[in-house]
Amino acid sequence: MTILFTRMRRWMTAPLVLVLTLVACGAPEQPDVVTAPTTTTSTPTSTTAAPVLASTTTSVAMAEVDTTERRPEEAPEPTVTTLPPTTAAAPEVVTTTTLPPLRSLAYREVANLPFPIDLAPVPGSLLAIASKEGRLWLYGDGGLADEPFLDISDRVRNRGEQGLLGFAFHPDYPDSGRLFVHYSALNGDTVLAEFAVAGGTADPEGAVLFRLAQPAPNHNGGTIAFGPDGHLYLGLGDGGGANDQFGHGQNERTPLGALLRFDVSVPGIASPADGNPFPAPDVWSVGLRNPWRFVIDHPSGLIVIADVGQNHFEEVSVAPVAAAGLNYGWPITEGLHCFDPPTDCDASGLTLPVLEVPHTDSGTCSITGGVVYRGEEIPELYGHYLFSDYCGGYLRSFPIEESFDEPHDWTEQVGNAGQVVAFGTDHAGEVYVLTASGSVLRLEAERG
Ligand SMILES: [Ca+2]
Repeated sequence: MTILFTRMRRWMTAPLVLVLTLVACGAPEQPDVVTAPTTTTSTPTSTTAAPVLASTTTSVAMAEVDTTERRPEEAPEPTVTTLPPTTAAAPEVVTTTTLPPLRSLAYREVANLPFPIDLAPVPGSLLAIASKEGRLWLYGDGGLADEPFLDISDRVRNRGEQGLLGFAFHPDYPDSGRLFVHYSALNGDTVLAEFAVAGGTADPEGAVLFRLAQPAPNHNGGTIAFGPDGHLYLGLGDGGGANDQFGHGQNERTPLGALLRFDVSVPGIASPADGNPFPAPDVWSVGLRNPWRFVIDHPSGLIVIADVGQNHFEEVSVAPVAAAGLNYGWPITEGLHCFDPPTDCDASGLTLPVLEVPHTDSGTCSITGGVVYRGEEIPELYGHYLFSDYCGGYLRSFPIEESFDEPHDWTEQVGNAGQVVAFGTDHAGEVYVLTASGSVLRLEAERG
């Protein structure tokens, strides 16, 4: 636990140094350690096309990453944690709140509904929680509303990885009432649609902005989110099946296996954003297998993509969201390992993950990407990316703007949440974990 505090003290000034240690598997009992060239950037405030964070210019041997000998560094217990002022006190008075020591993190179930899959604050005071079956619910002090805020279950195919998969409010939502939803149509097509909100409910009529045939029912991505550039990002998987059987991962002419970037400044239209670098006009980054969940962290300008792996490795990549044309590697790589070809793959120019999680670790099967903690109740987590796994059910975190050895595992404190499918944040940046069994769990701190 103490490692978190040490990192927090330096997170603001630490350069982004990500070192990928790749261990050749030719002699796994006494592996040669290959350290990829380190790319150092200034703190990511620039909006220029930033360099690839985690790249290697060398061929990656079929690698085996040794996680057995890594231990968090020791650091002294913090004595004082100071929160910024949180209330509008008399302006001359500077108020700081000293929190008692963190005793434990804990989950508190605040709602339960069928397959909650996305959660975000409604500008104002309420939360919106999406159910995979195709409904969006408002949540407030009195719990869930009696009637859905939006119901499009009549046009959503809710089966396996298909369903209502994500939503986002336009940055100008309080004025525009524009709501965006990503879902699977009844025939399995990927649909990005826009709905107009007025008088406390969304008009279910909607406008389809983008529609794409899916060659298989799986790997449809999920998250949609606005970037600091005001554009709308959508991650799509490789079309499904297995082993990138359709060859989309490295194909720059298809929106599949890619991060898409739309200009939605005109209501009812999603057009390719200016500066998109690939032949497929909507595409911003390629090389993704199934980016079920990504998050754009506006304070840092970083995008954190949790890409679901094939048979052996889950992965998390961190990059400046403003960096055009990144290639996240699939199917050349799965995590930090060669996939196709299985050995001696050419990983030059690829943005490799900052973290891979092998399926041999704690029941891992399919990573559930989370959020970056920017709240005030748990400053010990500030700047940390939280994530879980659909089978592993754990809660782990790492600081996204620093190098780190291993994620911190909070599962002993919070308990295993089961089939975690998504994370969300509220107005204050506090974190919620959503599970397939219906739980909406608020992450809280127990102190003193
Ligand atoms: Ca990758």
